[in-house]
Amino acid sequence: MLHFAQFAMILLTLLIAPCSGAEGLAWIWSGKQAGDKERVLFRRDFEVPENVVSATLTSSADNWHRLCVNGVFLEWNRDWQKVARVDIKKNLKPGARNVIAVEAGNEGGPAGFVLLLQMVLADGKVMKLCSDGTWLCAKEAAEGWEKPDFDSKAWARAVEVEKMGGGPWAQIQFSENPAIGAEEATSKKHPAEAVVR
Ligand SMILES: [Ca+2]
Repeated sequence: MLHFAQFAMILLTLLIAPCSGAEGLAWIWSGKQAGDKERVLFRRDFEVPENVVSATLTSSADNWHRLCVNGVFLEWNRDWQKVARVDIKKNLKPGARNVIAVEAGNEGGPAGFVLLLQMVLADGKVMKLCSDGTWLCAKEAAEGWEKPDFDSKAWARAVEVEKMGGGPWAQIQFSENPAIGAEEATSKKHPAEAVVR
């Protein structure tokens, strides 16, 4: 079964369709106009099915981002042209609410953050989570903002700056080819699975 699922994942990775839903995969930020040296925090809660067999997260941000899943730091990416791709299966809690939390920063000019999570289930179905206007964002937050039990009621909705493939990031098309630059993307400067404080 697992063998089939792995095969199915490879096939779906090659033939991946845009995210379902009205909004689809988009570059998001706190507003249409980004500030120089601006930092934005993002959160997205989501349900993980019991029968998840693989979970691949692909992301990029102009200019940089730090990725956490369920309060656990996974990686830095400081170059939007190098897409970060990471297997987060071991970080997920099946049958429960999970949270992806991202700290993103702009050096200057336009800014955006984009993410696609592909979860393959035991029956071969694929569930996708996209960065879009359903994500929450904040400029500042109290300690623990990246953790699942954090109260994000006061956070604002993220703004879609561009759809995937649009604007200054047209060259980034990881919904169709998630392997672009993935190997070079991961920074090893920080220990994997360190708890963000
Ligand atoms: Ca920028």
